[in-house]
Amino acid sequence: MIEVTAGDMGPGMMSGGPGGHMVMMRLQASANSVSAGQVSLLVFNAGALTHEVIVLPLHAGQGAGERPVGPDGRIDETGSLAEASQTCGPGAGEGIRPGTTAWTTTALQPGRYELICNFPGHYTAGMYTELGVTSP
Ligand SMILES: [Cu+2]
Repeated sequence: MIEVTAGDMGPGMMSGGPGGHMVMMRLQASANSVSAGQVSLLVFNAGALTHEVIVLPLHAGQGAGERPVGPDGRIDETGSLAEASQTCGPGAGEGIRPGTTAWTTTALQPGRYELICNFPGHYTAGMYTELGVTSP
């Protein structure tokens, strides 16, 4: 199991303004590598804002944080393999409220993956981290 902590500096620090590129949010995982198979993510929201965690595969040559961000401040999450976005619950929901935990379990093949938060602006603000999955 991987423990993921979502963090932010709170709405008071959100005054970057248009075009601002302040890294003020993050996802921190207890491990950056795991064996292939059933992988569980336990996500704690230590921040002041609502967050989520989505698992996306990384293509060859693609690094975490490199996905194009649309005008809505979100990335294309087509092809997501798992999502933890339900307050105190499993799977997909409306978001993980501050101070609560969400979880998800999914089967992952060996490869490189990216854990991201796709609330508007959060990816740009730094909410991504790479996860490597190794052959068992
Ligand atoms: Cu977020």
